[in-house]
Amino acid sequence: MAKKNADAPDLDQKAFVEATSEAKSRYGRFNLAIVGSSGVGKSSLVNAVFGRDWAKVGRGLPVTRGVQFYSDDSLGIWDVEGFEIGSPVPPAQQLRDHLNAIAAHSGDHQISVVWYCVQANDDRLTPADIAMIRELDARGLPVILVLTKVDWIKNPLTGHQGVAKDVQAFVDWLNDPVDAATGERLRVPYRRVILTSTRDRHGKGKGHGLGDLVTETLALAPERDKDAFRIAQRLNLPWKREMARPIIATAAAAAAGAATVPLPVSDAFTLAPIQLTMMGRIAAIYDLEVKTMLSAGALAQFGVQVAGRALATSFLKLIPGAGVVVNAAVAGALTAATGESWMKICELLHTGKIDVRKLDQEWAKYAPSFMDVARKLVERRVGRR
Ligand SMILES: Nc1nc2c(ncn2[C@@H]2O[C@H](COP(=O)(O)OP(=O)(O)O)[C@@H](O)[C@H]2O)c(=O)[nH]1
Ligand SMILES: [Mg+2]
Repeated sequence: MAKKNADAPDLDQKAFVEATSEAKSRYGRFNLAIVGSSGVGKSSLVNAVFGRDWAKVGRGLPVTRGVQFYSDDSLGIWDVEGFEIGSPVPPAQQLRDHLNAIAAHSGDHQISVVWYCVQANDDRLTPADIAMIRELDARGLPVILVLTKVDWIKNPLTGHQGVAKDVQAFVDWLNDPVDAATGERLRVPYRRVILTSTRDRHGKGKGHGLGDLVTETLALAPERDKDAFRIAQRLNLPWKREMARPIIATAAAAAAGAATVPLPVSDAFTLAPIQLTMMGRIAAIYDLEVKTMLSAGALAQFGVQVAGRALATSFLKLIPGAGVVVNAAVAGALTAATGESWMKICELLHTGKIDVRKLDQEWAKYAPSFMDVARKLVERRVGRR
C-alpha cells in the first residue's frame, strides 16, 4: 500500500486518472486495415507511423486465416495478408469473406481507412488487386494505394530526390490505369497514391512519404474518427498540440472562475482538481497511460507537486508575511502555464526522449516557467497596492 499523505486527498490522483480514461473512451479507437502480400512492408509501415511493433509483441488475435487484428486503446490494425494462391475461391471473394468477418465485430472494430500496399518494384496492379480495391470501395471504405519500399535517388546534378524510371512508370500507370491487353481505361477506385519507404536502401534513415501518408489518412478518415487518428499516430506533433490547447484554455478559464473570490494561498488547493483533470486529458492526447507508468504512490506525490500545496508553499516562500491571495488572473495564468509545461513533458514522454521514472525531475526542470508566470502576476498585484 502506498503511504497515505495527509496533504494529498485521494481526489487528486483520481481526477487525473479519471480524466485520462474518460478522454480516451471519448476519443475512441482508430481502426486501419492494411492489405498486401506478405513481405511488402506492412508491419514496417505500422511501426514507422504508429510507433508500435506488434510483430514482436505478438498480441495479434488471429481472426480467420490471413487476417489478424492488433489493438490497444487508440489503435486497431486489421492486418490482411496472404490470399491463398491456387485456391478455388477468387481473391475478391476471399476478401469479401474477410470483410464480412470484420463487419460481424462490434462498432469499435470497424475500419476507417484502408492502406492497400504494393511494392514499388512491381510494374502494375494485378487483376486480383483491382478486384480487391473495387470490393473495398464498394463497401464505402476509402482506399489509399501505398507503394512500399520506394528507393529515392538523389540526382547528382540538381540534388533533387527522385525515383527510378520504372517506379515512375508504375506511378504514371496508377494515375491513369489502362488495360495492357486492350488499351482500355480501367476504373480502379483508390483515392490517393502515396510513395513510401520506411528507410533508405542501406537500411537507415527515417523513411520517406510517411508525412504524406498520415496527412492523407487523416483527410480520408470519417469525421468521428479523426481525433482518434491524431492520437494514434506518432509523426505529427502539431496535431496533438492543436487538440491540447483548447483543453488548456478551458481549464485556465475554470481556474479563474474558481478564484473570482480571491483564495487565500492555503486554499489554492481547490485549483488542483482543475489542473489535474486538464493534465489527465492532455495525457490522453499523447496516448500516455500515466496510471500504468507510475505507481499510485508516485502519482499522488506528483499530483501534490504540480498543484495545490506545492503551489501554495512556493507562494509563501516567495512572499513571506502572508496576505497573499490567488486571484482570478493568477489562477488562470498558473493553470495555463502548468498546461503548457505538461504538454511539453507529454511530448517528450511520447517521443521517448524522457523516461517516465524521472518525471518529477523533468517536471522540476519545466516548472520554473510556471513559477515565473506566478512571480510576475504576484509582483504586479503587490505593486499596485
Ligand atoms: N529497403 C526497404 N526494405 C523494407 C522497407 N520496409 C520494410 N522493408 C523490409 O521488408 C521486409 C518485410 O517487411 P515487413 O514490414 O515485415 O512486411 P509485412 O510482411 O508486409 O508485414 C523486412 O525485411 C523489412 O525490413 C523499406 O521501406 N525499404
Ligand atoms: Mg507483417
